[in-house]
Amino acid sequence: MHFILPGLVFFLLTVVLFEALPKSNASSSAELCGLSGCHAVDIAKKYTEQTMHKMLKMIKPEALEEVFQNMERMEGLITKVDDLAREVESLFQPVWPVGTGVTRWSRCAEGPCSCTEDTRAVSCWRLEGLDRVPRKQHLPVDVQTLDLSMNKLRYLHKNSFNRLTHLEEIDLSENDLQQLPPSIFFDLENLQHVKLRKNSLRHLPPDLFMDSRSLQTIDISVNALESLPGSTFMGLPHLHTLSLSDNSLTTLQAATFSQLRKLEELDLSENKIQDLPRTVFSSLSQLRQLHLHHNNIEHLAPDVFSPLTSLEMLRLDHNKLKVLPPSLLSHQASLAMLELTGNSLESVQASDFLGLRNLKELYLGQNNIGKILNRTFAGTPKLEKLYLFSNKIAKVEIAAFSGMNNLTWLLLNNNLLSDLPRRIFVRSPNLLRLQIDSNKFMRLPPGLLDDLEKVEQVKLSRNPWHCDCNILYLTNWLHAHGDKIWDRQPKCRGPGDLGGRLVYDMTFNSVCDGQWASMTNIKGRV
Ligand SMILES: *[C@@H]1O[C@H](CO)[C@@H](O)[C@H](O)[C@H]1NC(C)=O
Ligand SMILES: CC(=O)N[C@H]1CO[C@H](CO)[C@@H](O)[C@@H]1O
Repeated sequence: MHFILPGLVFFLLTVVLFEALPKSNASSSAELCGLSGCHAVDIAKKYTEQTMHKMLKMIKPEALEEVFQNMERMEGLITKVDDLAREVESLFQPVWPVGTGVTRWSRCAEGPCSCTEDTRAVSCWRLEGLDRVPRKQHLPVDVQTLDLSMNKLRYLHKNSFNRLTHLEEIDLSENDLQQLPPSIFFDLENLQHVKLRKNSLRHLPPDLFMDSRSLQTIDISVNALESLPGSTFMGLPHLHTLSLSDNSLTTLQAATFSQLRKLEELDLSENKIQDLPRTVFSSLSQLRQLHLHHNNIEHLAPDVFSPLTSLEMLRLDHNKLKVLPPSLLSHQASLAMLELTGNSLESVQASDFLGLRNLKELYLGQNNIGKILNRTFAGTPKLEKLYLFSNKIAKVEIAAFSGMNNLTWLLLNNNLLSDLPRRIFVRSPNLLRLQIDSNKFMRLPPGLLDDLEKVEQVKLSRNPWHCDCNILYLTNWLHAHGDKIWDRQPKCRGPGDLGGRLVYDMTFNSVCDGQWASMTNIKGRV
């Protein structure tokens, strides 16, 4: 491995050299250049590439494992050098002049950004080619709203905003920020809203919001965060909305949200989270919305949500849940919406939803549920919308929807149903919308739909309707309620020549004559 070692040594030297340099002092940039520090990064990168290249050419099969081990270490070092490169780069960024005189707002107006004194707002939104703080822009010291969104900013100097102590809102969304200097928001004690959506941030400095104790909303969605320091959100007593959606988080530390007692909305969706520490939500008794959808959660601790007694919306859809632990949601009496679409749930039972006495919408579509048992939803008497589409439901017991006086939407489409108990809808008299399309129904039990006195929309298509004498119940229902059919008219699958004809068009003569044929020779094409 003699050809790797020199590279590593050179690297370590570079890293050590950079870490030893004073990083917090702006005036050190000149010294850095004096030491040729600026170019060391470039040289180190080139050297690594060359070494890697050479290495790959010389690999002998028996040395492969060792090569891979060293490659991993090299990658770690490259990342570190990249980070240092960004830190050095940010030291060379301009800091805008801050105006304090009486003409500060008119001077502001001379620059490329737009300045509005009435609202104390400066907008540098979408300036052509803006890739660094504009040098000619004067900023009034009392600016409250600063919009830098939709530009090409890659680096910011650590003192970019330090004198702007009146700032309440800063919008840096849709830039290409790779890293934030740890002190970028220091002294901004009136800052209430930080928008960093859609940048390229891979990590956050632990003390980033240390001084910003007035913060109410933080949006760091659509970045590349892989982890969060446990302390980033400490000491933010007024924070009510935090979005970390669409990053690459795989885990969370138990303490990450532990001081956010006023938090009302937390968005962790579209990450790669696999596990939630048992106590990660322990302080969030004010939380009303929790977005955990589109992650990789497979298991949940039974009490992970217990502290969330104010929760109104819980999105767990598109994860990998196979079962819900017992009593998982027994403390969520305020929950109105529970989203579990697109998991791998194989069954649901009454104990899963016990205590959800204010639940109005329950989404269970795209799971592997095979059966709906009696009284499964007995704990959710206010349920209005129940989504059970795209499961493997082959059986629904007669008292499945018992006590669901308020049920108005029932979506059972795209399942394996061929039958339903005749009296099943007696217990849900307020149904307005029923979908049983894309199932295996050949016929309906006569009288089934008669209990739905208020129904307005019914979907029945894509079932293998068997147009023998028994289909006449459905035909007659269609004649009387044609206006309620809300997708294509159901069609006969068979028997024989009747395949493809509309159920609506069947007559006693056409189907009851054919009944003999259908029962003896010709099998329905099912
Ligand atoms: C479901 O409930 C009905 C009526 O309450 C009852 O007759 C039936 O036996 C129950 N089914 C099961 C499997 O317990
Ligand atoms: C919208 C709706 O149907 N609300 C009803 C829910 O059920 C209660 C009784 O359980 C009725 O009083 C509501 O009118």
